[in-house]
Amino acid sequence: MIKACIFDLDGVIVDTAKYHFIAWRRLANHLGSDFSEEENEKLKGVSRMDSLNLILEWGGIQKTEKEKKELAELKNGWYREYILQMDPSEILDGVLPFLDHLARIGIRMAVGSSSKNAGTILDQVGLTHRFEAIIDGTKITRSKPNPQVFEMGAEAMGVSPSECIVFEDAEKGIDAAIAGGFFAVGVGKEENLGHAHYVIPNFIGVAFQDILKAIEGKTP
Ligand code: B16
Ligand code: MG
Repeated sequence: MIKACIFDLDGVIVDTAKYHFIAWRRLANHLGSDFSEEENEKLKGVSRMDSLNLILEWGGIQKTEKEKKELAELKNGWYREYILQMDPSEILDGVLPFLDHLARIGIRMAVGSSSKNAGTILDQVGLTHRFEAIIDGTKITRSKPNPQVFEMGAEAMGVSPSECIVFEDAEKGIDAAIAGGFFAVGVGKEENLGHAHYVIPNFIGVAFQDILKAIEGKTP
């Protein structure tokens, strides 16, 4: 029996993934390097420091811990310039009707994001009040694919993982949900989200009943 849904933020509720990509590329270029859109997939759902370490590794660049901290802050400053311009028009299509429907039928809702900027983004797009719990990068000690972020969300709502569906756009997020014993619904391209119990391209016209039907009989 599904009692709750936990939503990833970047790439599920809003497309901040594009701002992360622009800001990280700007940092890579600043360091005389670059990375592809394919490599960018590997940054989705990953913490800020882990993302930076991957970008430095791809560019064969060595930095001290102090320099890494400064570079992460530089990227975050650029990223925040974008997110501080966001407004409710940036909520991805189909998300609001889906949240409205869940609220009407009494499904509990939380956000489970690796981002330390999740609070700012939710405020900018006016969605903070919609979620019973917001577990983000400021609250967790282990990044996806560790299930901690979703476990804390379920705990805050007083439900068990097997009673929850996690919506995720990143492979690492799907792996985190499965590792924690949740149902995992991928949002995006099937090829990136193969481990999920079910995949939807986006929320446009998606009926919650269809998702329940698709996961019926599957083990979380
Ligand atoms: P920040 P999510 C993740 O958010 C992003 O997908 C990932 O690209 C980013 O590096 C991470 O948040 C940390 O973000 O630098 O804002 O703390 O997809 O888990 O909502
Ligand atoms: Mg995401």
